[in-house]
Amino acid sequence: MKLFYSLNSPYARKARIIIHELGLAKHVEDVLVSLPADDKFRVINPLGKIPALILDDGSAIYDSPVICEYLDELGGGKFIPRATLFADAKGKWRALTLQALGDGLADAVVRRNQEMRLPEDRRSAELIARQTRAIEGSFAAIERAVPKFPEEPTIGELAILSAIGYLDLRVPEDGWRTRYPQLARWLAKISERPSVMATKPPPA
Ligand SMILES: N[C@@H](CCC(=O)N[C@@H](CS)C(=O)NCC(=O)O)C(=O)O
Repeated sequence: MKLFYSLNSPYARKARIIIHELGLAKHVEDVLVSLPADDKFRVINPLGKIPALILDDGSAIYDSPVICEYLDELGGGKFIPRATLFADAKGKWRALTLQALGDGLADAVVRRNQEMRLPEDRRSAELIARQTRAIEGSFAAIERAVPKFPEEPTIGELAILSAIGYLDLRVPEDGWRTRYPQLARWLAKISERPSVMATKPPPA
């Protein structure tokens, strides 16, 4: 199969960590895509977004939660736990909801950055404020959740570390580590995992 990705994409990073952790690299050919995507890539994913995965029979899978579920199942099912009651803080629904929070945080960082790159007179202050509120709200919720993070990460924790790695790349001056110290300690520890080190985005 082929994984279409970029080195910076927080969404692709989840899939790349799973490939690394589950020993799937020998089955996956990496294909770097530069954005905006060309017409050839849009045949694979009409949305023009990475990551996308093409299976050996030619079927295309996107977007990242679907790709991650496919790869996890293929590799023995380590990152998406079995369904249990949400409140027990271990199971599938907690992991998937945390993944939605991490991916949503990445969405808000991407959207705010796009807006910040516009000339000042074309920027929407309202849009920037809305994305900033989503980013700060996500960080506060993640900080509260950290004490219950399992020792071995699920897809939820992979999404969180990927989103924050992307924020660190794009907004290194953010200073979130002083506002969210438990999260900072957790991220430093999980960043020592070989799969997390191997997928770190290169400096901007
Ligand atoms: N929900 C999608 C988001 C993917 C996404 O937005 N990827 C970005 C790169 S980080 C992209 O391809 N952007 C190109 C575009 O929007 O045209 C997923 O989880 O896969």
